[in-house]
Amino acid sequence: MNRRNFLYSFSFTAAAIIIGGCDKDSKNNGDTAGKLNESQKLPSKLSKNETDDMFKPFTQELKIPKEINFETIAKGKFNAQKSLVAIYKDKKTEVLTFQGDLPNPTIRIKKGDKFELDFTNSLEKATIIHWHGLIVPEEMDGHPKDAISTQETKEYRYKINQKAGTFWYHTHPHGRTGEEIYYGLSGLYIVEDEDEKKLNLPSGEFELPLIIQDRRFDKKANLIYKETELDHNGVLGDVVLVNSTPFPYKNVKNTKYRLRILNSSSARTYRLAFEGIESFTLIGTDGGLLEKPITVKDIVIAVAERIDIIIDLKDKKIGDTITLKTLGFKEASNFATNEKYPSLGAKMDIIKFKVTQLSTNNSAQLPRKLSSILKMKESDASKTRTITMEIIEGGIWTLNKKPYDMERIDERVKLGSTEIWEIKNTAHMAHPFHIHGVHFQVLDRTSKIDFPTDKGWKDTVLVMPVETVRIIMKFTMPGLFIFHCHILEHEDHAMMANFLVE
Ligand SMILES: [Cu+2]
Repeated sequence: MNRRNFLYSFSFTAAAIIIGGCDKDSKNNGDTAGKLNESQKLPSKLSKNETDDMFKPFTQELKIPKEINFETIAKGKFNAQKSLVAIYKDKKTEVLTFQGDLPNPTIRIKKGDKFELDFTNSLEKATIIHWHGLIVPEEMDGHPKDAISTQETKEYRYKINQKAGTFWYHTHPHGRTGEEIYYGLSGLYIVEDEDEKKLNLPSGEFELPLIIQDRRFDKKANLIYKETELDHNGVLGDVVLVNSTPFPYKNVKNTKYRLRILNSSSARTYRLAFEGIESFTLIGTDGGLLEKPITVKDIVIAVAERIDIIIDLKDKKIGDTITLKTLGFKEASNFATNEKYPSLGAKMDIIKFKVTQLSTNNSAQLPRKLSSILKMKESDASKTRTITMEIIEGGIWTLNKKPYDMERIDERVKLGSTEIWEIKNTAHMAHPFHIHGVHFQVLDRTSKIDFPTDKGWKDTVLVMPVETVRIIMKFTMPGLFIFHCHILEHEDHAMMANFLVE
């Protein structure tokens, strides 16, 4: 059987798994796709130059999110709202924002400080913010059950009680997370601490957040979300936004840069590498700094994962260009996706760094030791649980064959206990597995693919097709939390479960 033709089709009313024999012209691309193709022809009235300019990559400068820095302000304010934003120069795109513009602000806060933010929901439907990777009390975590209605305000108040790291925030309403993040409701969340400060890592203009999201636009610069049934396998786009800027460029100096990279795409896993530099250095993962820097040539980053890397441009001269690209990661899936857009295996250039200035001080070395990570041992665990990732009859993505039920408690965990979770993927598609309220370490995995990120603290781990990954963690926060697949279209369609720590 041709692997590409292993096709999975899903709809709310009727769902079916169709194996083999479906080619490009198959009916499974459906009437919907046909209609949208038609409507996409309409904007061809625009002059050729206009559309060329709009889609000409690497002509827009990277936007840098403004910051809400809790060193200078006491309380933040977010208001989820519809906004018109210039993603493409001279064109307005209807999006969702927290403060009227994209990218949304980066939150920066120190360990030990108090986070205070009032969140108002000005959307038509209920929603809630989740602080991804932050270990906070249940009522602050943004469980979908706590979604607030339109025009309501929720006061988030909690203390930062974890080490430095790159986290993020996004809304998490039941069944609508994919759409809300797609249209804009996410941002970066940086925790700092004294230990990290002593390392003198590149900072200020030399610390760049790169929030990567693939998106679809029509020629009027409107965002397009789901188009065909195949999009229920995961929405992939042909335009890669970095900090809400399509295929941007960034002028740089010939020195070291710290790049905090977040993949907040809907479904795309990237295998990131650079053209212009052979290797780069991984210094941190989801949960903060590694023990020691790791030199890599490329690195896989699944949805919701973060990598903290250093690139060294000291051998570059003015006029040189360094391109961050994805080499594609076709290993992630045998499932068909919407053929109008680049598949998971597609190679794409993402952002170009142009050396425009020389640095007077570019010889600083990276510290050999970054932090201490106490390695958790299997013998620390009092229990092993198995979580399976499967498609059940009706073509529904689930965990343990049970479609998500907000009222059902799926797992009960003893507060303070350490457990091993064995995540078994039975499907031929990789799923990023995320748990709220805890950080974990990866014990082992059955596939041979090397994930350098497995060496650090994690809150999200990619489980490859028909792979089992074992993770170990200590549950220190009591309450009801969730774990789920972070392919947004999968979590919205039932690949999620509740666990109670008591
Ligand atoms: Cu999934």
